[in-house]
Amino acid sequence: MSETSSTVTGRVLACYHNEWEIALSGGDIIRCRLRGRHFSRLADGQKPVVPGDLVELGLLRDGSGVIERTLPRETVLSRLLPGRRRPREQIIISNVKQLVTVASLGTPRLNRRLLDRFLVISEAAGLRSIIVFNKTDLVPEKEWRPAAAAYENAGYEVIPTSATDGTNVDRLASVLAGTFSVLAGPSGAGKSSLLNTISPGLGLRVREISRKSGKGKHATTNVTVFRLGGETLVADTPGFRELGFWRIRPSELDYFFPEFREYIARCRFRGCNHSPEPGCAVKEAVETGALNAARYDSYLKLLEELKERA
Ligand SMILES: Nc1nc2c(ncn2[C@@H]2O[C@H](COP(=O)(O)OP(=O)(O)OP(=O)(O)O)[C@@H](O)[C@H]2O)c(=O)[nH]1
Ligand SMILES: [Mg+2]
Ligand SMILES: [Zn+2]
Repeated sequence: MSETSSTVTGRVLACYHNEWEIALSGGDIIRCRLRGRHFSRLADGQKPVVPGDLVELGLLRDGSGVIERTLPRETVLSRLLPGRRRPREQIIISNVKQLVTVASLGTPRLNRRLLDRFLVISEAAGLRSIIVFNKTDLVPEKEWRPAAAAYENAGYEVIPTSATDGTNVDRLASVLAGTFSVLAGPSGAGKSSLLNTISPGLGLRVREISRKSGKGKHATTNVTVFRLGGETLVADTPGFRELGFWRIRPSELDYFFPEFREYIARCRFRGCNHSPEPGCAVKEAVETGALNAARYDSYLKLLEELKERA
């Protein structure tokens, strides 16, 4: 390996097998490897350098680079690495400020439980969450308006879009402007299509929905960060089929349903898990309609799952 000539900082755009694509501060994009054995021994699916990371790297004469160090991460969006017997963390992306969960209203159908999972991991990571209801061209508004209202009442911004006819794509673009966001959601929801509509130059691969299953076949296979100009960074992700929670305690799950917060303190018992217990203010708010029953149902299901694992 030729000697490095200088050390610079860069942003990790994507990770491939033992290779990282990095944007230098000047704008050039280069391929890098990791320095030393220390890094490469973090096996078992763990990536020591993930998309979104800021790294210090040495430039080689052949135009590639060697990553020397990962700078401290401001935020980390993680899930449970699927298919392992021992629980492990998979960092999806680091340093983002916003999670835009893209849900499809048409095919695939709106999966509120999965949406609630995304919202919880976003809250746990301390990110701002925005919800996109995509494919409004396929479903009349009266069918999705109640669901949108439930999330708006929970304090989330819901943007109904269509990548096909361009509805509200400019509104989504303005939410992305000037910050670092990640688009996530089920395969086939239209994440890449929306990014292509916002920025046609990206030319991201999108795929047809399989007619047989009605499910999306994965078109995007890698988490990839793009610069949309200026300070606007956005990451496209593959549709995650599984989204297990990493390091979320059952006792803190209620806090990650932000609309519950004002009621939590009013429950009769401290540490009430709202499952339901006597004098539970959360449950009462669900009964009066002040809190959305489907959200509460999600909370109970996710709480069960966390307790089983604990
Ligand atoms: N009718 C309609 N179809 C859409 C819309 N947005 C995307 N699609 C279609 O939905 C399919 C999936 O779109 P993608 O952009 O590949 O979805 P994705 O979320 O990126 O999927 P993965 O990369 O697999 O996670 C494609 O056939 C798109 O043409 C929309 O607003 N309306
Ligand atoms: Mg995609
Ligand atoms: Zn309670």
